[in-house]
Amino acid sequence: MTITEFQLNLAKANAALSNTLQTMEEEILSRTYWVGSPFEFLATRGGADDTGKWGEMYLYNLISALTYFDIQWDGDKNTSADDGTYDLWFVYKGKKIRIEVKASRFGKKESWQHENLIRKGDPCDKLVFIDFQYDTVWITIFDQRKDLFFESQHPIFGTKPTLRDNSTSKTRKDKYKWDFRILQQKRGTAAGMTYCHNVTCPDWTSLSEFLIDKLIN
Ligand SMILES: [Ca+2]
Repeated sequence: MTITEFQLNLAKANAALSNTLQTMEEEILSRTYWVGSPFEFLATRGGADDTGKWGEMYLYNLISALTYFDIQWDGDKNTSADDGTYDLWFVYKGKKIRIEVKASRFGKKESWQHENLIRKGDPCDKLVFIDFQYDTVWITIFDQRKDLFFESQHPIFGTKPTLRDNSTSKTRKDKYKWDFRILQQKRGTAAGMTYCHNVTCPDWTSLSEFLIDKLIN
């Protein structure tokens, strides 16, 4: 090994070592981020399934308390509905409104990684993102037919869902991934599609108005 090679190796070792420190710093910071949050337990101890179930329960309770809709939630039982893919439903003016909930926690890369979206067929009427942060829940309500765009960037959110092509399975051919960052939450809020719910200082009246308006229009 020449002196130059040796120096190069040292430089590589140095870079690798400072990378490990940076990785650890990110990991520790993401763990300490939740200390004292109302969501601390869910965020630090819960898995993706827990978050999903919590999101359904959370929206169910909000709709029960803040609207006049007779909201239904089948919990774990509704796994084989033959009229779509949804978690909650109610009847409005004789029509069944099916709601699919996607809950996610603020995490890696300062984003909310949503579960797969389904494009084909008629899976649901309303798609709701329940995205929680330290003491905030961002609630975004889409009309599946009017507000979702798969071919072009969304006029409000500025990004588009991407087809998951890492699977050969037939059932996964129609699954799209659409993650949000703070920018999307802010754009959605400005356009009235997202509601920023402050958990420690809630405004129940405006949340109630938002839910009623977005779930029936
Ligand atoms: Ca769901």
